[in-house]
Amino acid sequence: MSFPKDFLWGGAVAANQSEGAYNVDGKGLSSADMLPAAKHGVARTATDKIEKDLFYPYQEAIDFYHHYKEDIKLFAEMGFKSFRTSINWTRIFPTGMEETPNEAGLQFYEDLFSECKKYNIEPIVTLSHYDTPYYLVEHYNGWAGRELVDLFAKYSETVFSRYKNLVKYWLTFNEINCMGILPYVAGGVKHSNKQIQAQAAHHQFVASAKAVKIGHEINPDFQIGMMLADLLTYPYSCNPNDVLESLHKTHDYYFYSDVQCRGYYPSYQLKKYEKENIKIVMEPEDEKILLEGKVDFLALSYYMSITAAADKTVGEVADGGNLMDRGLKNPYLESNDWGWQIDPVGLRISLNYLYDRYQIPLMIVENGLGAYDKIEEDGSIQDDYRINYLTQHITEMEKAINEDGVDLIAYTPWGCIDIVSAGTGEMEKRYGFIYVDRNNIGEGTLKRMKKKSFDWYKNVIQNNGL
Ligand code: P53
Repeated sequence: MSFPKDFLWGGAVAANQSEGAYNVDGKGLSSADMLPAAKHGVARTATDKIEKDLFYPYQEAIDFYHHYKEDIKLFAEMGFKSFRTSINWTRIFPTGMEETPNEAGLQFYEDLFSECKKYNIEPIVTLSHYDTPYYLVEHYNGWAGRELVDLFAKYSETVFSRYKNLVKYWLTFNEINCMGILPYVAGGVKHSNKQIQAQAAHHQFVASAKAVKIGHEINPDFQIGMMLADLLTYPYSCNPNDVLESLHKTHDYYFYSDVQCRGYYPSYQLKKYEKENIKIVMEPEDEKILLEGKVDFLALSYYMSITAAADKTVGEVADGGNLMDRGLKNPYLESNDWGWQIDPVGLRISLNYLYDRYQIPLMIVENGLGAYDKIEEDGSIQDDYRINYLTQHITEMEKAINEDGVDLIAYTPWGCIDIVSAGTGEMEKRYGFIYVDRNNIGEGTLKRMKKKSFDWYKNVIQNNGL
């Protein structure tokens, strides 16, 4: 009943949702900087230029750029063994096109990763987490353009070389399967249809595989993984038509992990493209690159499960929670305030499915409960709902490891310090063990405060999950 000795307990954020400082030290504009705030039920849509009258929450975010020392100190106090964040491509190559990198950007991440190492915190670094240089959005329609493959290879090589003694664990693209759901967010693809999305995904596959190869040459000890948004999809009922529908919905996201873990396109996806008359333009060397650039491990985000029904009139339609079709409401589950259906057992199921399918180590690099927190009169924040959510998920992880034999090596709950929500742009959809004083319209002192879950998580780590 325990976790592996070297289990990487930690927490996770992303550059665009935390750093702010969007226009300092030579940073270029990224796709994320162009996303105004929205809210539950209102999707975020990028503007073509920065509009004076709109609020862009990522531009300042929680100013992690200037607070990282204080924040990492708090992570260390909780006993973090790992910390997941991403590098913002536009700090390194402001437009993506430059020949030489921006030294101030490189130095920032060197300082950040060194600060982690000071406390024996292992950085887990995503190369592309929902931000693409805006110049590339404008000139190539983001990842729809083949040009991005080599620009990304140049960027990857630059950061791999610079941090080869500081970072061991890398992820190429965050939630790569979200290309099919949120093409602008996942790939800077502004003008989109199914054909374009498929081509953009192909470019990311090739770019990721190239990065894996380059990374292994620079440091053979690098572990380079893919990152999948786990959208566990149950059949709404045991009606075989519902089961088939859920298989198809599952293929929609396993397609991405199949390519990246196996090194080739799965047959079901090739048939689907054929049927939909989608044609992927491939360079002659692409198949070889995909095969040679298989990932070392699979990282996933897991928040909820969804259902699939062949006939949607038989139940209550689930709240889309801003992001996608969630099928019908699962009568056995409760939801958070944004309609996400909470399902700890589903995490164990997903870990089994993924480990059975690929037989490579797994990391859970996002999990957690987005919730409204309240500061009590005595200044405390009693987030028992979050403790409860995380306890249930950790309990299922332990079973996946010890009862099912899953090789799970890390757990980095999402937004370990409160950050801006990706789905809505709200600050008040909070995940953290650490509260940040800032509201949905950007007011607040940015002061950090420990929530009740802070000491709870510290205790979890201290006792290695017991
Ligand atoms: P927010 C879809 C399904 C599950 C998670 O989301 C998803 C998505 C696509 O956005 O995104 C991940 O902030 C993403 C993070 C994000 C986190 O989930 O909307 O990797 O950037 O913040 C939580 O509550």
